[in-house]
Order: sequence, then C-alpha cells, then structure tokens
Amino acid sequence: PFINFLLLISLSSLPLRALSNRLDPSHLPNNFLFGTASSAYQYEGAYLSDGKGLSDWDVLTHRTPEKIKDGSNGDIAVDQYHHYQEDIDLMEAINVNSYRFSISWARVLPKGRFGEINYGGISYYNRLINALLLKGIQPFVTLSHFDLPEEIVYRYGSWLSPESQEDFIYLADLCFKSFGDRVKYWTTFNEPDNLVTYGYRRGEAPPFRCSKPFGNCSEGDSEKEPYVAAHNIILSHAAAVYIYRTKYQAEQGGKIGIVMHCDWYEPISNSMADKKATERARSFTNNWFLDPIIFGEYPPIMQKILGNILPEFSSNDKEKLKSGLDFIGINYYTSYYVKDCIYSKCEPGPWITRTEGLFEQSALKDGVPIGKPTSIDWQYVYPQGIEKIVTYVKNRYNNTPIFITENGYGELDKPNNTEEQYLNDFNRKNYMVGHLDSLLEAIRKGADVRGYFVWSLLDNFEWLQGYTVRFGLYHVDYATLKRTPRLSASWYKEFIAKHKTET
Ligand code: AM3
Repeated sequence: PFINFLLLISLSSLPLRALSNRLDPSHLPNNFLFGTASSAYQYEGAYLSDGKGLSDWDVLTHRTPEKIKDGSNGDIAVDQYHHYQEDIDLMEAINVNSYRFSISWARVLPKGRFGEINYGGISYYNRLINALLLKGIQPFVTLSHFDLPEEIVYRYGSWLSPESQEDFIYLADLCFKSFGDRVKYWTTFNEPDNLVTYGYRRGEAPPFRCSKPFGNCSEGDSEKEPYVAAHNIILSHAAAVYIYRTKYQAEQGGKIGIVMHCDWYEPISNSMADKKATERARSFTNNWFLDPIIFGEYPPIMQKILGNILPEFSSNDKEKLKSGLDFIGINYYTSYYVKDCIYSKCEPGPWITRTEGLFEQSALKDGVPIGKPTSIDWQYVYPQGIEKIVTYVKNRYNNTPIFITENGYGELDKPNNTEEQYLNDFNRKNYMVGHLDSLLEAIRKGADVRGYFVWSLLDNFEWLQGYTVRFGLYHVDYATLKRTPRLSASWYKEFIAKHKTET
C-alpha cells in the first residue's frame, strides 16, 4: 500500500509541476497579504465562557439540532478561544502574514446595545490581536459573519427592523474604539447576500423566514423581506463606515470594506436572453449590495424589475452612502451557468428571485458540469472564474482595491478515511494552484488585488453541514482537537516563502 501511495503522490503532482512553473508568486505585489480565513461561530467554541451571551446560531443549534446535517453545533467547534496561541503558531509555521477572523457579537455585547459591554469578550480579542501582531500577522477583522445576539432577533426580528442599524453602529463603534489602534483591516459584513437569501428567502438559516414556493416556513415573505433585510444591512454598513471615517480613520489609519459572496455566472448559451439573464443574476446578487455602497443606488435592473418592492434611500441615507468603502472582499468558490426565466419557462425555486422567475442557475450545461465536480454538492472547480469575477468587479467598480477574502476546497468527511487519505489533499492543493494562477492573470491585466485568504486554516463547523465538510489546510480530530498539517499546508507555506525571497 505504501508503494501505491507513493505512486499516487508522484502521479498526482505531475500536472501540478507543470502548473507550478507558470505560477510565479513574484508577480504578486510586495506587501501582498497571504492569509487564512475563519469566523467566530465556526471556530471559537466557548459558547458560554466569560460572560458571552447567546447568539442566534447557539439558539438554533440547541433548539432545532435537526436543521444541522449531523445535529452538531459550535459549542466547542475547534475551541480557538482556548487554542488561539497554538493556532497562531500554526499560522506562523506556514508563513502567512494575515489572519481573517470575525468578532462574536454576543461575546462582546451579550444583549446587543440593550445590555452591558462584556469585558471578558473584549479581553479575548485583545489577547488574540496582540498575539497575532507579536508574530507579525495582521488581523483582518469582520464585524459580522452571520451570527448575532439572540436578543436582537427576539426584540425585533434582526435585520428586518431599521433598529438593527443602531445595534450594528454600536458594535462597530465599540470595536473601532477597542481594537482599532491595532487592527488596520476591517470589513463590516460577510456575504450579506448569502445571509439574506438563506435567512429571509429560503428560510434555511436564522431567522428562518420565507414563503412558498421559495421554502417551507411558517412566517415570512420571500418576495419582500430579503430586500428589507438587505436595505438595513447596506445602511448599517454605510453608518459604520461613516463613523470610522469621521471618528477613527485619520488617527488609526486603517481601511474598511465589505465581503461579498461572488460566484461567477456564465450565460448558458449565446442567446441575448441568457446573456441578459446573466447580467440580472449579477445585479440580484453582488451588485445588489455593491452598487448602493459605491454608486449610491440599487442596480437599475433591480429598480426596474422590483419597482416599489425595493426600499428607497432617503437623502440622508444617500449622504451616508457617500462614505463608500476602501476595498471589496471577494469570496470565490465556484461558478454557475445562468438561464433566462423571463422569456422561457423555469421551475420556480429558491434561487429564482421572484415567483414568476427571472433567472435560474445551474452547474450543468447539456449535462456537462462547468468545472470538475467535488464531493460537495455546490462546488465545481472552475479556476477561470476567479479571474473573471475579479476582472468584472474591477471594471464595474473603477478598479477599487480587492482582497480575495475566501477561496477554498471542501471535502465531504469520510469517517473511514485513513490518515494517509485525509492528509494527502492533492485536490485542495491543485485547487489552490489553479486559482492563484488564474488570480495572477487578473493581476497581470491590471486588477488591484492586495491579498488572498484561504478558507480555511483548520477544518471547522460548516454551518448547516455541521462537521461533515472539511476545508482545512490542517486536519482537526474533533475527539482530541489535535491539528495536523495536510499537504496543502506545506504547499501554501512554500508558495509564500518563494514570494518572500523573490520580492
Ligand atoms: O462557511 C464558510 C465558507 C465555506 O462554504 C464561510 O463562513 C462562508 O463565508 C462561505 O459562504 N463559505 C461557504 N459557503 C457555502 C454555503 C454557505 C451557506 C451559509 C448559510 C448561512 C447563512
């Protein structure tokens, strides 16, 4: 078996070597950030420690564990709360110079703005930030990565109420004030498009709101609520950036942006209808948030199609929106074909924006997938997509600086895998080679990309999939919490080292 194993390794690295020659890290800028990404609920554990309050994900996983594929939760997760020093050593061991993590809102403000600040929580992030900086690793902080204090859901249904803006401003101000002397990269939200789609259209994530045929909920309105929640999120972003610009930025000298979930969309045919549908798909996902933040209004196609379903920005809102952002974070994993649903008929489904249908996304064209399928249902390996989405964002938003805030390869956990099998993740390594190569192409053609974060340093709690999907450069044994480097970790380490010596 060992000989077979060696054979497998050498065979699998053949095409890689060819690619690696082309993949020259010296074409990346000098001060490029190489990092790994994470989020509080997926990593920290310690869900009741040192005064932390309950988040909506704590409540969901305890009240209705059947909603999570393996019935699990983030009570312990990878216990980064207690293992942060060890994890920083693991980061140092693979040469990364930045770490993207999020603040657990309920850890610092257990009851949102309706209660006390939890200094136990503030102190944890101080320890984490200081320990990172001691190793020369830049903290790259997300203020809100899906989880929020249950209090906010309970009081007014979270993002459906304009009151949520007050809560977010309170959180943002506290974080800038407490950590901004040392944190130079902030993002307001992680993937707000996913958050509203899962939470308010499909009803599959907190606060589980939807209406048929988009999902099977008892309360909600999938036609309207996603737009209301998104509107409050956009205004929360604007208000937080406004506070950063007016109160903190001059003194602290950091940058602030937002992270978007960016699948690449390819028209399924050359027909004008499918091409237009593809533009619609982009408008109803990424541009939905980025257009108002950067141009001050919703994409024209959305306005035309949704009419008065789409909330309006007051002149005061428009003033705030002028604060914009300093960079765009792109999370790229996969690509889809888009088919028109206005002129041709599509089955109504959760990804169709309105019941009568606007577009449909599918990874298949005539039965052939857009990229190599993986063991998880939504991911297809299409490295060209990263160059395409970066170029699209660059062109649409006047070459605003970009960070790739997530890119990674998921694998379904197979409990009977041998150590050899789960550590030799050449598929993940190939994925990173391909995507960095394609990203370099976008940079060579002029995109201002300033960093790349792998999702993820460690295997972790993958939301609705629980622990059944693994994304880590390091394998985690959930019984012992032992972290072991995979092949992809060594590859990333060498890639970064090569960049260091060549620039
Ligand atoms: O889970 C992370 C990665 C992996 O798969 C990360 O936290 C997310 O930002 C990102 O979206 N990732 C991801 N996406 C697949 C499906 C996400 C569903 C989210 C549902 C919860 C609102």
